[in-house]
Amino acid sequence: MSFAFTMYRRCVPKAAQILLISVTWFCSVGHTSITSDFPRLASYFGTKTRYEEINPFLLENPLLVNRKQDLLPNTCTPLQIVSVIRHGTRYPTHKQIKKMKKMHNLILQYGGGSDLVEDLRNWNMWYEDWMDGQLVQKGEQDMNNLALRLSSLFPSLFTAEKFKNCNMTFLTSSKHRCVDSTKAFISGLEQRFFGFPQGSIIGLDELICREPVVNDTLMRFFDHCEKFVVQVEDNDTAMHEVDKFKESPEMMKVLRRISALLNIPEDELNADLIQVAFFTCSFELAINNTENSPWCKLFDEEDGKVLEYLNDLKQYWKRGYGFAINSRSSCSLFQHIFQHLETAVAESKRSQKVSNPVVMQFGHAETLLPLLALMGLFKDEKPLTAENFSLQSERKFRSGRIVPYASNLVFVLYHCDLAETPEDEYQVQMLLNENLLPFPHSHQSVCVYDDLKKQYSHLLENCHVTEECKLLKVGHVSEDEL
Ligand SMILES: *[C@@H]1O[C@H](CO)[C@@H](O)[C@H](O)[C@H]1NC(C)=O
Ligand SMILES: *[C@@H]1O[C@H](CO)[C@@H](O)[C@H](O)[C@H]1NC(C)=O
Ligand SMILES: *[C@@H]1O[C@H](CO)[C@@H](O)[C@H](O)[C@H]1NC(C)=O
Ligand SMILES: *[C@@H]1O[C@H](CO)[C@@H](O)[C@H](O)[C@H]1NC(C)=O
Ligand SMILES: CC(=O)N[C@H]1CO[C@H](CO)[C@@H](O)[C@@H]1O
Repeated sequence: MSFAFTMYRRCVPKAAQILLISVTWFCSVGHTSITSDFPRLASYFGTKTRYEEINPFLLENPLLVNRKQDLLPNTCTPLQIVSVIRHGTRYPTHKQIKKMKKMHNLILQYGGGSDLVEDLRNWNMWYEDWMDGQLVQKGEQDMNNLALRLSSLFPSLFTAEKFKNCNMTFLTSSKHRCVDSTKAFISGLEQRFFGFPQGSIIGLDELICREPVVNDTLMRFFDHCEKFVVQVEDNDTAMHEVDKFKESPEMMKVLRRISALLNIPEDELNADLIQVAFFTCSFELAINNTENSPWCKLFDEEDGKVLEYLNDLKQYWKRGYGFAINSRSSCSLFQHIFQHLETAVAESKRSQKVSNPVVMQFGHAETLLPLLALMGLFKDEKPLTAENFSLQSERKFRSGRIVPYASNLVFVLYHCDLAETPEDEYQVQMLLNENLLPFPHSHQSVCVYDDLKKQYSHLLENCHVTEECKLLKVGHVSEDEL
């Protein structure tokens, strides 16, 4: 009892004030009605979901900031923001484009009769190989607007002065779409600070710290983890739940329906081709903002749920809780984030200015999912399996809600005056996709920094990525020899 009370006091020292602020920070969000009910399917696109599905008010005003939540009150000052951001909307990859062509050719080859088939036959296959997963223009806007919203949510951190003095850090994965996302984010900040993107008009010195810094060790840790690569990524049997679901009764039902609609023999189709048709619908919506693409008319909501599960199963086994190494491989990034927080706390305690108040790191869904799993977020009681489609209909692990395009995990470190003890002065909040994300251990949306460190001490102290990722060669050394 007294333990529970202590936890409560330490993790929400200012509950009353927070409550007050949430009333006063009222704003127009939620009043606007989103009329189009089309993209019901659009919430089932998994990792190919638009960011606007999460925050639908952005469809009407992409710069609207959601303040209607319990951000900390005025007695707390933000000291630092450390973020991990997924790239914005992108083109299909080379592999996906190849499958798209195959599916479209099948329709051209067989097809008959219906208007829908005619529409699909006349559909312009405009995706080309060079596009290969690159950022699209909408993806640049995603990042531009995110920069404008985050900087208006934290105006004391995102200042022109800090920007000019190189006190903002921009790290990125080496992938084209991530580097371009970083650049678009930076240009959004320039727009905020100077009214326009500065591009070439500034001096070289200033330019250097406004360039994205590539660091794949941090942002693509999965490529550098041998154990992950061998046991999961390159392992043909690791995805057996995914493969099994592709042959499941649920999937077969979708396949039979599409086969009948398109007049294509069932044995010419498979789950991958059905999935690519569904993704084509997602790309037309995300890239062209086309709500009535013929590809979307192929699917009903039940199909959407099945195809969403197929996507989530893959993310679960390849990036999420499926195998421990998926998330363990991200502990260097996790520690890196905490090093930033630790440095900022130390500087603040010495009454110094925080040298690195804004840290922006750009990567992939594959960067974010393992990190969230490492922290224990979106964990379901039971694993996602090929058999558990209906049992998992209320699952937490729903990649479209967690890692749509432009998804972002933000740690905000605050200094709070009027704290009860000096340890309570430093507090942390997390935002996922600009919504407060409760800490999994307390279900509270704010935590004292020291408590958070204790909560994750096992990861901060006992997770060494080189050890975690070391592959024990079977037959050479046995466990107890080490
Ligand atoms: C990436 O960041 C890590 C952690 O800060 C650092 O040790 C490493 O040297 C960096 N790598 C590159 C290529 O900059
Ligand atoms: C591949 O995955 C299966 C299933 O998880 C596992 O039993 C097997 O040991 C893995 N193979 C390798 C080479 O790690
Ligand atoms: C989508 O937009 C691209 C250019 O941005 C255009 O070339 C293409 O024809 C459009 N596709 C459809 C189906 O409207
Ligand atoms: C801002 O960054 C510059 C360059 O890295 C550094 O010299 C300066 O100390 C930083 N500012 C503060 C207040 O720490
Ligand atoms: C691994 C897992 O959660 N399996 C469950 C799947 O669902 C069936 C019932 O539908 C359970 O019996 C399994 O335990």
